[in-house]
Amino acid sequence: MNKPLDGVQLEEIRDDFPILAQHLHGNKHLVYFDNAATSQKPRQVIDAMNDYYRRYNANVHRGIHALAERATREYELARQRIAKFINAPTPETVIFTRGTTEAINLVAYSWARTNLKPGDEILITWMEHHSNIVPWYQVAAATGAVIKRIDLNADGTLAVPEMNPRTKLVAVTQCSNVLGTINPIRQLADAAHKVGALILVDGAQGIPHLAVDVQALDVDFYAFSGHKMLGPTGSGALYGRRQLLEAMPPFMGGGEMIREVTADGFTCNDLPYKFEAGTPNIAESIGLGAAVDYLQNIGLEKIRQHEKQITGYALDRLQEFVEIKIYGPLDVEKRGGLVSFTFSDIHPHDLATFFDQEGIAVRAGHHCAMPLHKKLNIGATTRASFYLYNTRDEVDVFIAALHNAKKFFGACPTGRALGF
Ligand code: 7TS
Repeated sequence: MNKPLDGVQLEEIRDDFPILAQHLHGNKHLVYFDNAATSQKPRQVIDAMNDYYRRYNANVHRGIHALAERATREYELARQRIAKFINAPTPETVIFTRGTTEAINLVAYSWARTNLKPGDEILITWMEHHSNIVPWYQVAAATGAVIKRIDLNADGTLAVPEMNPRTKLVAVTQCSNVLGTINPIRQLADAAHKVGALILVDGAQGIPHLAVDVQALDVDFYAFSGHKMLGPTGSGALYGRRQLLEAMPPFMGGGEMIREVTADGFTCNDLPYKFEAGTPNIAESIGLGAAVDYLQNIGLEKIRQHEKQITGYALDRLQEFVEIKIYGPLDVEKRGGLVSFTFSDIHPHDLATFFDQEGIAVRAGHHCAMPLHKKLNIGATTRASFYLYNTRDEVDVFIAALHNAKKFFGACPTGRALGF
């Protein structure tokens, strides 16, 4: 069960992703190494969404006609699949959102603004994405709460601290989108709960690659995006502990989230609808349900083993270049399937443009983690991020491109050749 994908399986998987078969810039075979930004979608997900629009497009929880009933059924089935996937105790504890950003903002508005007071501490880390920083800055400005950060060890892992009774919320990513570090969520949850704090996990880079069990992790909130786990953009969810969600006021007002509206007020609907105001992203949520099915059919353990192989191989090959500095832990047990690096003084944007001309998609920049880059004293990195359909051969293509880049930029040491 814990074996990586074999060659036949990998070929079958790649066949499910029509986008991967294409050539770019004339004859360059696409190598898609930008999975941390968004993953590609298998035909099963595309078909599920098409099917909804072609056969049973209707609003959910409203009509009593056949199409509306089918749309509602499929939408709720997707919720059930997701709940099972993360081992949420019940489907009502899974709230559909447009993604991680909206899920974190939901907690920031509905829980943090009503529960925090001046001097309370929100503990984050140096490796957070802006979507797990800015909402807390906004909460701090509105409530007087204070932001504190957990330190990084030299290898880019977290130094799990003793927490103090002022800590009310620990908001931490499961896996860094820059360092690749996989954080010890259960340990952090235990440390938070010991002082009576809650823990919110940003699962954007975790759930696509790691088997997630919100009960075993003992987390209070878990936020994630569908589009990084083979699902559509505009899909995602927030898991929350039932008692917390029940006590929280709604995030947005409108249709669906109410039980009754009178001339002077309203009462709230039950979970999860209290937090799903307005017509939701129906096709997207159904697509996410299909993505979950797809991942489950292959098995997260298998996907993780495959990614460990690809990432380990990429780390080994990257270390052939003395000019390259890799960020984050080198041990694949502590790292997810991505590698960020700098290549002497070549600007990451120049390098990414060079890669693009070779048909290789990577991301360059601060990856929406500016405080981390500042702490590391760098402006930007180049990031290659892998997923279940990537191959060792693609890593070889990537490394060959790096050799070519070295020759090309060697002639132009400022790294400005491509106009950045
Ligand atoms: N948290 C982490 C750790 C992320 O990597 C991202 C997106 C988000 C939150 C936000 O997710 P969204 O779906 O709500 O936008 N990260 C990236 C990235 O690394 N490159 O593009 C998007």
